[in-house]
Amino acid sequence: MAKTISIEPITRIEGHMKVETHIENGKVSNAQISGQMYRGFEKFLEGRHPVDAARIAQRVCGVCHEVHGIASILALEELYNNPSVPNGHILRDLILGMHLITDHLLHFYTLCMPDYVDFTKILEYNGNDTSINNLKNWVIKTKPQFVLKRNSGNYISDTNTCLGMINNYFQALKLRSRGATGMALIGAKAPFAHAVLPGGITTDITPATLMQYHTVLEELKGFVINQYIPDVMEVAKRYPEYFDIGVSYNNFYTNETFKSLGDPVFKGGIILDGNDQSFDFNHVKEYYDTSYYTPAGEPDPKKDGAYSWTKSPRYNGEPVEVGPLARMIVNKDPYFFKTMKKLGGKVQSSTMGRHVARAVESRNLLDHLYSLLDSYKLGESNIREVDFAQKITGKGTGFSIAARGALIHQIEAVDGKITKYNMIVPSTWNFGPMAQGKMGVVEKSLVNTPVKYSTENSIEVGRVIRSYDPCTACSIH
Ligand code: NFE
Repeated sequence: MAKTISIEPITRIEGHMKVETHIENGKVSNAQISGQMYRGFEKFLEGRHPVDAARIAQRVCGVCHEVHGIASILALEELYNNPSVPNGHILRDLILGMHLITDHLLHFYTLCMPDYVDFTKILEYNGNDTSINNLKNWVIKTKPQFVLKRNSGNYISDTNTCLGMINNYFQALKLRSRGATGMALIGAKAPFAHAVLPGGITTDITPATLMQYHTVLEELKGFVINQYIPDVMEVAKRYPEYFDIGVSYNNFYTNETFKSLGDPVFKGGIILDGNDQSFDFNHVKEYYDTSYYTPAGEPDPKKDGAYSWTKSPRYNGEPVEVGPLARMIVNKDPYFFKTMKKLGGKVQSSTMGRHVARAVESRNLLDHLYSLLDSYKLGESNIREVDFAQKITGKGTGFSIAARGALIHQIEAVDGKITKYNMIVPSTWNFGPMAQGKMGVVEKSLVNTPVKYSTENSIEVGRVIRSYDPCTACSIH
């Protein structure tokens, strides 16, 4: 029997998103995803001093603020024709890398794990482990809804596995906080790094700064290697069907990033219909077919046929998936391919592939962050300063990445004032609605998702959507 499931808001994501799925014969046959509000960052940047963009754009998001700062700075460096000094690049990459790893921890443990692990198992614990007993007492006392109120579903039920993962869930929160400390050492504060400027970074870096960052890195490494990667592998082994659920178009795109030491850690590129291509920005266009905007891009909340405030970026008119999985596939990362083979998963767009890609990416980035620390040159300048009093006229584009995928910021200025600002954001690529007759990336990946456990609040639909780590705050910016 056909049925419609409407979930609004989707919880355990950033921002306000609605998803409507049509179910036929126990599977999703159609889906619409909508970003539910307008924010207008690009509009209210107009008329401001260009350097304000790197401060204000970070406020797009409480999760991925520093990535917007860095992409904006790259655009400003082109505008002012003032590329960063080598130390500035290294320091910004130290911020970006630590952000990506701790963001992946937040995603897997805080946002996704309640879809897989039966948290109520903690109430069955009768052992002597102090930290688990503390958690158990906390649950009994505060009765948190995310522990006690469960959607129907096929959760991991064996008590020991659940207890280990629940313990790691809380450890991951502490590490996210430690990661913020590491990023603040370099960016001057977290959230919202204020030290990033065109030409580099203003922070004074001392041996003590590097040692403190190193200490955080060691803590992160211990957790990623000993807890995060094994936990992702455990979930992947228990839910192999999710290597074939949540499959989108198999078009992937990433920007080149982490190139301060020469060869980039991530090459840029795009795969369309299975063919590798070099990325050409001229082929990128944002469509408004079913978004609440006029053809000129002005907000139009009453537009007929529109259902989302998210725009629809397309490459050559095609929807393209971005994110850690895209980075692994475009880069043909050997460790990722080996891991997928070991797990028996096809290398393609999939729910579980996205989780595995984040775990592998975290491992790869840890190694790179140690190399960056080694390459930083104490005593050399961290910045080549710009004269901000000049009345700059020109354009700049910053190509970078965020945890959720490829990120682009574009600026145009006349006589020292911003005349146009545009952001093309990962969650906009993934969560944009129907355009040019094709469903958005995540809409497409919901089609064929089996709905077995509940027709009220499908756990399967939630698993597919959360595997992209959605940020509606960013997507509607
Ligand atoms: Ni608001 Fe973000 C990331 C950016 S969204 S979380 O990562 O840019 O896609």
